[in-house]
Amino acid sequence: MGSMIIDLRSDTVTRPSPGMRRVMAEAEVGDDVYGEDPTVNLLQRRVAGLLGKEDALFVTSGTMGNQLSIKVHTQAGDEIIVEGDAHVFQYETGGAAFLSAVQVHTVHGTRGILTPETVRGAIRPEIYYMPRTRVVCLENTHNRAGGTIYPLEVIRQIADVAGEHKLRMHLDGARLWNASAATGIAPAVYAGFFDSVSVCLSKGLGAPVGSVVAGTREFIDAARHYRKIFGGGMRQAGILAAAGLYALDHNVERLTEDHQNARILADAVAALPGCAVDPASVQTNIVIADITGTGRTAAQVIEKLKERGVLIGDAGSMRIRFVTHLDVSEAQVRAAAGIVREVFAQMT
Ligand code: TLP
Repeated sequence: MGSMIIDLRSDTVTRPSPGMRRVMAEAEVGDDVYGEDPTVNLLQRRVAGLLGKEDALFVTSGTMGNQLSIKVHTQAGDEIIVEGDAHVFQYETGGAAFLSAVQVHTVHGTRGILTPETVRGAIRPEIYYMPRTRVVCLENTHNRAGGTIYPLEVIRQIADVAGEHKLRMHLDGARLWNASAATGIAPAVYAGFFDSVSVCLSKGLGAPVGSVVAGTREFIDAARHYRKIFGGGMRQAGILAAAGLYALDHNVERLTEDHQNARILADAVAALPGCAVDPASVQTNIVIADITGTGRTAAQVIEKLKERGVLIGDAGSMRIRFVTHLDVSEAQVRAAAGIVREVFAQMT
């Protein structure tokens, strides 16, 4: 019955395709802790090029990419500015405090997007009894805001403010590929405003494991050091890097299909009584609906849909989340929308 399940919990649930598995099986490998895995080196060069950076480092996860970047950019007791719904703040298990001993200064954005004014307002004056602001971290696309895209002009203005105060800019670009697919703005153009960028291969691109962090050579040297400390030094990781290269070759352009499917879902969910979907937030492959009006919690709705073979996630106790990806077809998305409609009709 496994084939009946439509899994919209996340774009992380994708499984490597036969073609991807083939290149993994055939990958040339070496010991990457010695820097000798040719496939890892190839992937790192490829992503550095795509992001317009000097160098890049293959890491185990998006979380590791973000946490390494924070570690490199900060000293204990420093402060980093992040949006209040950012992954770094919400879903990385307090990693910034645990690993870097920094304080997270959250700023509320609109649909996850900060303004230069709010960032400026969060920067501490240079007074010895205050924490030192060191980093501004942005997320593009913004997961918990529903996959929203950072307007390039806003990034530019925030980078200007950061520059005035000599702050580092870090981009959580787990889904930067989605932003680029939707806007046509190249990843390197977005990345140009940041000192460090973390991108994921294991989300919409469909690789089983892996992220890449990119920046200057000096930044990557430091990140490599901390990656080893964090336990992320891998050996014959070329079999994973090969999946990443395959994903970059085959699964980037098709992301717009996921975006179209998300739109189909968003329209279906928005029409349900008690469900609110902000249409302006549906820009890529994520749909978040506020279900407060249904009188049910996200956990209850998730359970009911699971009984019917549709798996979804939450983004807070009263918000449900659907994520489209390469392992769900348009037909499956339409089928899921139909099941969602029936389940909601039964609940009210
Ligand atoms: N996001 C996951 C969950 O952790 C919520 C998901 O299902 O969406 N940055 C962003 C913007 C992310 O959405 C994620 C994963 C990460 C970083 C972390 O990546 P991993 O899971 O590889 O550590």
